Amino acid sequence: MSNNRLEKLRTLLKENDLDGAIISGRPNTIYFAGFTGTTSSLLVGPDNAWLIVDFRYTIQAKKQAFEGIEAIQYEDTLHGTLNELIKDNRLEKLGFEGLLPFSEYEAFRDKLPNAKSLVNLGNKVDKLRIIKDADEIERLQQAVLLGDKVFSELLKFIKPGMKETEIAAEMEYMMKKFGAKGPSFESIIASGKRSAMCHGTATDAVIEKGDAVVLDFGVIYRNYCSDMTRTIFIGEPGAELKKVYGIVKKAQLEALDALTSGMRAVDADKVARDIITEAGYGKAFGHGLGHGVGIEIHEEPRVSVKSEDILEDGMVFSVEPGIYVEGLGGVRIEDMVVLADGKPRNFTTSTKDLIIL
Ligand SMILES: [Mn+2]
Repeated sequence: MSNNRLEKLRTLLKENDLDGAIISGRPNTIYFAGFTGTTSSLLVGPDNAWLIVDFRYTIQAKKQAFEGIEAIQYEDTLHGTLNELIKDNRLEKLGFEGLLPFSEYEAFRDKLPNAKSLVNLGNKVDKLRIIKDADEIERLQQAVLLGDKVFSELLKFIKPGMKETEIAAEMEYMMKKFGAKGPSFESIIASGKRSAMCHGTATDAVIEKGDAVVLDFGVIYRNYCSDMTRTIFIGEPGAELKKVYGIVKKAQLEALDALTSGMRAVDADKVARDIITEAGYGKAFGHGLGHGVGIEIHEEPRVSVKSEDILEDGMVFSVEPGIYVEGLGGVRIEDMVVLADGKPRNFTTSTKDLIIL
């Protein structure tokens, strides 16, 4: 498995006429090397690969590094060791990932004189992670099920009069208790009028009767993220909120139903968008239908009006239409699916029936 991942990278390097690559971003380091530490450089050549770390990470790197990767503790400086390896293995033309801090690029340029040329591979390295293998799909499924469990337990906990932050604290405590490393992003708990903010992270706002509460959260489990959203109501919702809930639910179910491998992501987005637009809320759905989820909470593919991606077997992404009305509130429903044998398999099991606490 690990070797397959490095082979995919080596094929990309060949296509770009490169001798090797330097991987320093954390998501790609986890993917290609299995290493979860925060600082490292992974140098990949045609036949060898080296994971260079400092003293703090030597034991961990040796333990975690995938087959075919040699873990090395650098002596003086990371770039010094990297520069030596580049020379000894004649890796003159090297690619690097696009999403690097500029300071890191400058360090490559200034401290690696043995690299004759450094080529920005943009998002081409990230794109190698777009099709998930069986091991990744299993981890993602387990992550989502853990999130479902948190949600069902949380429903027993939430009461009017609680602060959003109290709910977030209980939620994140449960995540860890059930075996997650922690949340995959800052939990969104947006109640009442705040629910009209798509990314309303928990505040000290108090949950009151009649409120919609958008709960958008995820866990990290064995390096993989989950992402789900449910919107619940504290007491009977008003007529418009109830209507909005029905529209979002219909848009979400029909978008799921329409998914097939080989379709354009933009067309999947359109299925949900048309339903919401016909109901008169087109402008209130101001984000894309979904996004890929994997080692990162937001990754390829993008499922939006601007996307150029084609949805294929093995892609894992969210389906999350929403309607947000300033002064009233918002509703979003989000599941995570994988495409397999041409069809979507929904990882998420939580109900989408109207929940009134
Ligand atoms: Mn999401």
